[in-house]
Amino acid sequence: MPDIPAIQPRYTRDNLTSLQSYILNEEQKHPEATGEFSWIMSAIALAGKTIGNKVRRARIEDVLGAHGDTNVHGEEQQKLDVIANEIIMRCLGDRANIAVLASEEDEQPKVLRDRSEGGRYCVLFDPLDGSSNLDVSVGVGTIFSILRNERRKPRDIPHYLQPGNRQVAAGYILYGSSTVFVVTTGNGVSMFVLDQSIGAFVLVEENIRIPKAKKVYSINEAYRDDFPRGYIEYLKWAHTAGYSSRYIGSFVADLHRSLLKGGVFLYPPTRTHTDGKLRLVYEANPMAMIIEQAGGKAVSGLQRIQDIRTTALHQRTSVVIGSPDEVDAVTKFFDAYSATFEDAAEAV
Ligand code: P6P
Repeated sequence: MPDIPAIQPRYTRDNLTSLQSYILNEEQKHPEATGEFSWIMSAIALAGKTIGNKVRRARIEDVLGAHGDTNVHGEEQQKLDVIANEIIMRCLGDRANIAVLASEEDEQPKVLRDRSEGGRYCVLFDPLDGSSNLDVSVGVGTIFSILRNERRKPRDIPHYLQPGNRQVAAGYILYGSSTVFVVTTGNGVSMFVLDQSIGAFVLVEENIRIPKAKKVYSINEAYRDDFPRGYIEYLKWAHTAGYSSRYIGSFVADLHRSLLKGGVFLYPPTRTHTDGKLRLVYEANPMAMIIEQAGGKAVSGLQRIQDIRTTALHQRTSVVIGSPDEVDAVTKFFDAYSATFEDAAEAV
């Protein structure tokens, strides 16, 4: 019988680096940083631990299922959507350097303080993306995007509506078989896993690089006949080019698999969501920053997601995001076929 390797936590082999110490190390690379950033990240980490605990205990604490209300998008809110939103607000609300908290669950952002009162950052988030999967224990996640609280031009546009290329940090927390915290501050992508035995997110991988190519596409093919022609032609080609399909229906879980294993995630425009379903500022932009920082690509079909002009907190976009060669394989079809509904005739 071969010896079974002794199971040892990573930190008996590698240094034990917590999320907090990692962020502080990163900040020391930026002389202008003042430690405020790690203050925000520690609040997000605390929220992640708390939400993760609620998600794991949801059936025991009987907080699964619908909340009985709809959110700003007219979608049925799950009880845990509301709970997760409350947790994040309470963890971030006391950080004195936060100017604005903007959530998928709230129609309007919470303006806490302006620059003159120390409000230096805007934090935008989807507290629990994919929550409709909770009842069947599928991975769900929190997505966050951090912007500086900077005046924009034209001056009447709120500070929290900046294009994704202005993000100073972005990340997600995946509540799956483990609780995984993936983050970038603009110098590569790092991954932490919550070690329940010590209650800390510990570093497990730095500078993650997405595989350049992988013949896996992730899309809800049930809507195929509703997609603009370019996507339909891509799928026809992929069906003959040896691709396999993986679709969880939870953006954070599908993107996490694409980041680690490669592939391309697509949510095209459809007849019901002619601009795409996913929200730009607190879903597509943060994920686009993560994937690009890992060497991938993130486009709306027509342009780089992080260059899209933001005009509304809950505006939507289509997404083609993942391995660079796989995103290119999709957009190649947009040379000859449409990536959007060109006229009302195509959409209902
Ligand atoms: P569909 C979850 O509701 C979500 O916002 C994303 O997490 C996910 O990628 C997408 O919607 C799934 O949408 O239309 O395939 O159910």
